[in-house]
Amino acid sequence: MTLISIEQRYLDDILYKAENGISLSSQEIIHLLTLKDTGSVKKVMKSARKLREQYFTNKVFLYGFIYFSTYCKNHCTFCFYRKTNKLSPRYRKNLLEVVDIAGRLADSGVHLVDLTMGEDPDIFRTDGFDILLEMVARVKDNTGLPVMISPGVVPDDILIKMNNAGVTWYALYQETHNPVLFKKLRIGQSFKVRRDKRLKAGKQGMLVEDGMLLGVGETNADRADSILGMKREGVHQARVMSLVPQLQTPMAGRVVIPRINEYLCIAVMRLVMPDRLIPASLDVDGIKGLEMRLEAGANVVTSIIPPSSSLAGVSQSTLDIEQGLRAVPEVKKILTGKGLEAASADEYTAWTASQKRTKITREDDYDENRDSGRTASGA
Ligand code: SAM
Ligand code: MD0
Ligand code: SF4
Repeated sequence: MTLISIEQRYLDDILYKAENGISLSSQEIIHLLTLKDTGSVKKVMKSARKLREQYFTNKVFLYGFIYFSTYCKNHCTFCFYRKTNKLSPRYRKNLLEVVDIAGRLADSGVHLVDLTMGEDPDIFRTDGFDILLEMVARVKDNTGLPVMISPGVVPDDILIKMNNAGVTWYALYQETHNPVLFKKLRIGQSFKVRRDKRLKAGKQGMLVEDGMLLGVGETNADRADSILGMKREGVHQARVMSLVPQLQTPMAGRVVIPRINEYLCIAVMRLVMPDRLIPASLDVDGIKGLEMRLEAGANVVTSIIPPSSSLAGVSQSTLDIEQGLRAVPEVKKILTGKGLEAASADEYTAWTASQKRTKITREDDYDENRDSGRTASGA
């Protein structure tokens, strides 16, 4: 047998396992993530689409994004909004502005409103979170849509209040599941505290999203660990985003890795977690990046931002926003071209309700020590 056919056979075996609900090993995942030739990559994406179709038919969910405060006390090396960056636009939208923008997003047809903030010192004080709690209540009332919050690591009592206020989703991305690399990315922050916060949110009954960054010094083994870590944790939504190097940050000069890495990660995440939500974010390459991410098996479009709202994105602070390209009609055009369609709001709510009924956060299965002693790669 030739070398090529042995390789092809190995790939086919892995894809067969994934398509038939058999768990993939770390070694098999690394093999998939290492693929380079177009034919093999296309095969992986085709399997990913097949699984998406099996679990979600041709329906895609749409998330509106409101980055309502860009102030932050932290120093994440990849982020444009790290405290000391003088270039980043700083603003804090008030309650009425947020409610108004959320209403416009809802009218445009999104299924969820994601309220995101930096770890704003004005909010991270004793009574500051009251504003966020009120915002959640008003946005829910006015739009009738579920709400996701992406507030960073909040105190435990606030997490409980958020859950009681009817927050559906808590988004908190680990970025990497390698604690040594984490320290280089989220300077001065605790790997364990961040992970435990997400686990607590899940335990309380909120749906949770985790995510990983690409092109920040991780190896393929780290990527595989992240994917398996997210699966083990039982997150409801799992994301991958390529680093967009930001001016005046420690990662400004970082070489951008080819996007095929992100597409492969999306596809492999779909193979490993076929029934989870996997976003295609408009915040990396704007609307032109949507097609390939859908092709790779994503089933949620995130970072939809209305024009004339003076709102920013996170990794692409301005791309496609004022031109109205990060908007539902543009997204729908692309979906149609791919034989996909936007779900109805009821279909989305039914999915979240079904997830809330099945408690799958597996804190007890999670071995707290398994990550210790890992080393960061220098890639
Ligand atoms: N401050 C909150 C936090 O950090 O959890 C919420 C802000 S937002 C959700 C931050 C996320 O955007 C990060 O967790 C990271 O995954 C992503 N992000 C930030 N800067 C990025 C960049 N330059 N390129 C790609 N992704 C980025
Ligand atoms: C996105 N810019 O969806 C947003 C953000 C936070 N929950 C999401 C990273 O890409
Ligand atoms: Fe702040 Fe979040 Fe940016 Fe880190 S990623 S600097 S916590 S806004």
